Amino acid sequence: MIGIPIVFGRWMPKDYVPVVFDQDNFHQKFNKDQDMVVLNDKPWNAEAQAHILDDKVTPASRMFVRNNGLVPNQIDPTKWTLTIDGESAVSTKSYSLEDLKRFPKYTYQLTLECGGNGRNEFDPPAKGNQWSLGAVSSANWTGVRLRDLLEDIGVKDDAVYVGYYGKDMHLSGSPNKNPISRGVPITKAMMEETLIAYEMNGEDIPIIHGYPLRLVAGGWPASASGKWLHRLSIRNKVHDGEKMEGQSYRIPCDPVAPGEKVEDDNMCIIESMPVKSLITYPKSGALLGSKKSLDIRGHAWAGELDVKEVHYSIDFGMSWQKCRLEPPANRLAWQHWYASVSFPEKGYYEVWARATDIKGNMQPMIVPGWNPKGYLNNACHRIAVKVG
Ligand SMILES: Nc1nc2c(c(=O)[nH]1)N[C@H]1C(S)=C(S)[C@@H](COP(=O)(O)O)O[C@H]1N2
Ligand SMILES: [Mo]
Repeated sequence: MIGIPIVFGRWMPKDYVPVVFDQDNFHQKFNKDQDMVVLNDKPWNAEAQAHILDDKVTPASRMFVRNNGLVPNQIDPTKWTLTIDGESAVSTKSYSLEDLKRFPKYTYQLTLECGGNGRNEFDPPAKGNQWSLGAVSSANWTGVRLRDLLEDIGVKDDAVYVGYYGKDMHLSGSPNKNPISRGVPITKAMMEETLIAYEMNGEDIPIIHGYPLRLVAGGWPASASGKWLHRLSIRNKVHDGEKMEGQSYRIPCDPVAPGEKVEDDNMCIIESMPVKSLITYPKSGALLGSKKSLDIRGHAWAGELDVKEVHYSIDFGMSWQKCRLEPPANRLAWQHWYASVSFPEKGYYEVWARATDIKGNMQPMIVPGWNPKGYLNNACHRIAVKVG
């Protein structure tokens, strides 16, 4: 069944399932790159490493997975519907996937970063998945503009928010509870690039990323982009679904000291993500041999803003050199940067990268503002390089 002999098969325990057939093997089950790191298996959470995010457009195999509940099974796309309702909806309608595909079709490259990316560096530590730096992706998403659907339904003047509902199941198994139900303010919902997507990188959306339908709101914490979408609600107040309230996906409205307790009333919803960058080549720990020059590259992004410049340093931040920076494929897509580095002599070096957005906001060298849930760590990425 494996296609080649199992060499020591005679020692294999009876009824043993060879690992290649292990149905719980994340990488095989979801076609993920072997270098994806699993942080949790119930629910599935897995991140990329910097060096596998080198592609300008992130392939599905290298896209991080953040689930709050259980992946829905038995999805029948012919029966799938999207219902739009809510206090501020002029009418209520249900659309089949075929109906949605009759609306004008748009494709944008959209950067999605989990609000908790970088959480593992906060001290005192924050509970939750200990993301390092791989909870970010920038794929091509294709679908209908949310705006076109909202115009089809009719939006009342008092509309404030659009909340999403997905078909994933709560960890408790209760059909009456949603693992997560967030959304975006009406202004973000009306933005050109905010999509109800039915394709990713030119194919059906992979199951684990929201097949067959997903809200995609680039530049915002990826928690705003609801997977397995089957209902949207046009609300006359800030949506009050699961993980919208309390401390989830919120940061203190004003900075606090590390470890400080913050009242729910003083926590504000995260909107556009802060400026950040990655060095995707080389992989940290690169050995250069006798060569004293090296081409480095990576990506930079800044939520809803463009990145103005990226610099690198090889002397622990004493001096900075400008990198070449490409424009984004479209608004809300990350930007590719590259540089040619010369090292003066043999030895151990660190390459640090630092992006600045068009408003002049710059990545910090050290972990920024501590917050109770460990969100928005946009500190500079650093890699080790050995010359000679
Ligand atoms: N229905 C549903 N949508 C969801 C989630 C979820 O658990 N269920 N997780 C959210 C969070 S917190 C993140 S960071 C992104 C992750 O998207 P990805 O797994 O496709 O990378 O999906 C968001 N949308
Ligand atoms: Mo997230």
